[in-house]
Amino acid sequence: MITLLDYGAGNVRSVRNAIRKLGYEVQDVTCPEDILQAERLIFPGVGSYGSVMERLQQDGFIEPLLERIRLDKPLLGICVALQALFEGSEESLGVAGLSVLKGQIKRFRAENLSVPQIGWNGINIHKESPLLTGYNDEKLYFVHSYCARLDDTDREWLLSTTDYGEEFVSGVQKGNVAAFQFHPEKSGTAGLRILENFLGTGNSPAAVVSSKTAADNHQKTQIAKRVIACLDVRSNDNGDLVVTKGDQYDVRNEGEVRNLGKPVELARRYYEEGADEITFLNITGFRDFPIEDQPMIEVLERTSEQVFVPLTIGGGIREFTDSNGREYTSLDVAAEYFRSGADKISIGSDACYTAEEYLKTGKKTGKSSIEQISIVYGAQAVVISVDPRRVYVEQPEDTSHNTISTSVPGPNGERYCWFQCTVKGGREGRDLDAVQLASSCEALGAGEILLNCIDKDGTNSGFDLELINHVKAAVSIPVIASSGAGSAAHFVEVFQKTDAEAALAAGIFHRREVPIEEVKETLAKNGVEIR
Ligand code: 1PR
Repeated sequence: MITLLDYGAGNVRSVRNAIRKLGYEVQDVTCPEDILQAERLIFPGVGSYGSVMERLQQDGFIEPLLERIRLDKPLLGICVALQALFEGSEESLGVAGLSVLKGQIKRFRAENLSVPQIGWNGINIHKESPLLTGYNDEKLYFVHSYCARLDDTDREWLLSTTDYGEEFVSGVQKGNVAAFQFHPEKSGTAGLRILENFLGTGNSPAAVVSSKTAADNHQKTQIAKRVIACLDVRSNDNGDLVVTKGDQYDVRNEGEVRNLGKPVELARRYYEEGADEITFLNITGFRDFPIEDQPMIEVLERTSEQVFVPLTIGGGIREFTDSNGREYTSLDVAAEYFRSGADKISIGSDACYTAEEYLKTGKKTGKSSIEQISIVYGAQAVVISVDPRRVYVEQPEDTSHNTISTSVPGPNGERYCWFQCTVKGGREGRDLDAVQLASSCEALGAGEILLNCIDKDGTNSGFDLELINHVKAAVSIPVIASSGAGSAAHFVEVFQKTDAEAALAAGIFHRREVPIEEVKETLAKNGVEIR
């Protein structure tokens, strides 16, 4: 029996699912005494530093946690929980941490690297630990903007470090108390093994320990470029939820919605084939109401029981009033998605309306879906899905929008274009360009951009490199290149010719034209860092 400290801040479901997958039962902490009495306690870190500490304080959990640590009873902290062991954080100034370790958590100083760090990175091990039994140098999944500095960290506690612009502390351990900055529950089989070491037999002094320690052979770890499989999901005309795929957003073939498979089965297949992340887009979410859309919630729940890499879900995140007059905020919708197993949510149409308002007034209201969700769940949990299409002009002066000089001339030989944002699945163009949208959303607290391209979607002709470079240059958060992948070589091209952190594809994976494994092998052969 494993005890989970769920303080209601986010996706604790993934940790719960991972523990169950490993054959253990989970019980929740319901009162402060449970913290002391638990045989093994997992403390997942979800949300901002301030909100974690505030919840611990409110629930009276701080003293029992400190007592548990003093008594050296088994405890595993994840992500912000590692940070909470320190004295405080730049993320939430003035909020006291648990102060088990001295030092402050600081924001990444990563020059030329996007913050948050989102993705798969390695660890350098500084001491032997039964928790790392069987760990074989695999990459693990990180998602954070703040980190513990090596210089500040008590060497007695130092277990592992990772490099991202600087060397930071990715694991601490003393006796039976340990914490990791990465998410073992989202790090595929390598992460599950580490979790199992904590849960079960691995955590005994007699265990065989990974022999590779960094002290003798420090090599900088490198974040991998991510390969993401995307599932566009909607109901077909019989009411069944199917994975579909359009050509330039038209998902019908001879009037019928194309059916490329069942969402949960496909997601599981992609996980097993090595996808670094899975994205579901509920493509009719703009007109349906996702909280009432139980099949989609069920898809998410069932997928998160079987897939141990990050899951993003988008579609329909906005305010809504149901037929009984009950009002829901976008935070309510997002919360339902997080509870059902999402690690990140993606906002499409509503992000356009928010950006338009922000550009008009120059003011942050704190009320937009982006701001609300980002404050509660952290910037890294908020992805903006951009659905742009090219609008050609003779010369930049012909529009007030951000233009590029393009090597793909327009229908009348135009050499310039801008990228018009659309809403409602590409059905409606707005007076907003992709750079305006991406940079406004970053300012409002979004953590990542999913950059689709209607012109390229479903064409198999390669990513729109010009669009990607154009948007990437305007933001400092990670960008996922999407739309147009037709071969493994297209992934090599997008990573060699742009600074996108991840590349997403749908059609080639659904139709089994190019296996994910082949994409990864081709990337590796071409010197692109992969998981
Ligand atoms: O506006 O917040 O409700 O979100 C709706 C979401 O649904 C948006 O993220 C929007 O991108 C998506 N969406 C809406 N309609 C469609 C459609 O196809 N008719 N799909 C749609 C967007 C684009 C990609 C696709 C890549 C890769 N799909 O996700 O998977 O283009 O495709 P490829 O590799 O086959 O070229 P809201």
